Amino acid sequence: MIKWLCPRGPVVFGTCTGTARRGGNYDFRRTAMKIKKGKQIYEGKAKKIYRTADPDLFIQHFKDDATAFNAKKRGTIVDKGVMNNKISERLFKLLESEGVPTHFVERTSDRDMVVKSLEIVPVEVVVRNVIAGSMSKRLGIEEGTKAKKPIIEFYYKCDALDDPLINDDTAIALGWASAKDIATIKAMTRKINSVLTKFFARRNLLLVDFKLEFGRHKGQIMLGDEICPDTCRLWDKDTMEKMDKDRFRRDLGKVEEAYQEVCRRVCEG
Ligand code: AIR
Repeated sequence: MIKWLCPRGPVVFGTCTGTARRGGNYDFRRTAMKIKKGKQIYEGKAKKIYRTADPDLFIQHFKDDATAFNAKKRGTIVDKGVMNNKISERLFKLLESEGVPTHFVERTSDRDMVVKSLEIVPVEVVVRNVIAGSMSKRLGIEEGTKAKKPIIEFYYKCDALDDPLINDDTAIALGWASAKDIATIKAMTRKINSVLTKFFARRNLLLVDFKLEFGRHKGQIMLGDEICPDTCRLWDKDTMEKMDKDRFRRDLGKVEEAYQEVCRRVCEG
């Protein structure tokens, strides 16, 4: 029964008590070096989440494992975890500086970052500036067609059902998020798209589309998960060459090279 495969309601990754400052970065200077991995509470396709001694903080660990088409295709991208950790750090810091609350606290090693404990909203939010991937397929629109305005889509985060497309009403009606949460998530998503589109453009990258995940920390909605070439489509603005996980999904070759180049442009540029 689907109910068993996809228990309704949020996936709880942790409890929400403690001393994080609202809207700002956690004051990690007091704690950063002391933070140790506790019990692993989640293993996803590309990351693991560990508890720490502080119920407010988790450690997010980035793996090299790559999957596509809901794990029907599997592989490894050498040092992907290291690059995605660095890229996500850079982008979370950028978003925080632009007033977007995120779960990011501090990158503590090549593959680990400390994040605030989130109760994940089981909805994947996809933004599309240019039509590609599943929308291109679903609607028969040529990849590369520019959307007249950014499109925000919602998918139910449920591997057993292949993350089906839903809408905001579905998420509210089934109790996955309140109407207020959805309004907050949409406003944050628009802001994130505008900040990231400009940031990537300055690095000669076209932000085609991307996926976001949100969660609650002490009742506040904030951006979670990661932002990297696994979760974004990025095309070189001059050559329109794909610089993201589509190289792996579609067997285009030079996968590591593309991640390295994005990492260089994002972290050094
Ligand atoms: N995405 C969606 N689910 C997982 C991920 N990573 C991202 C893709 C792409 C965007 O969401 O990486 O950037 C849209 O994906 P699709 O498959 O719906 O076209």
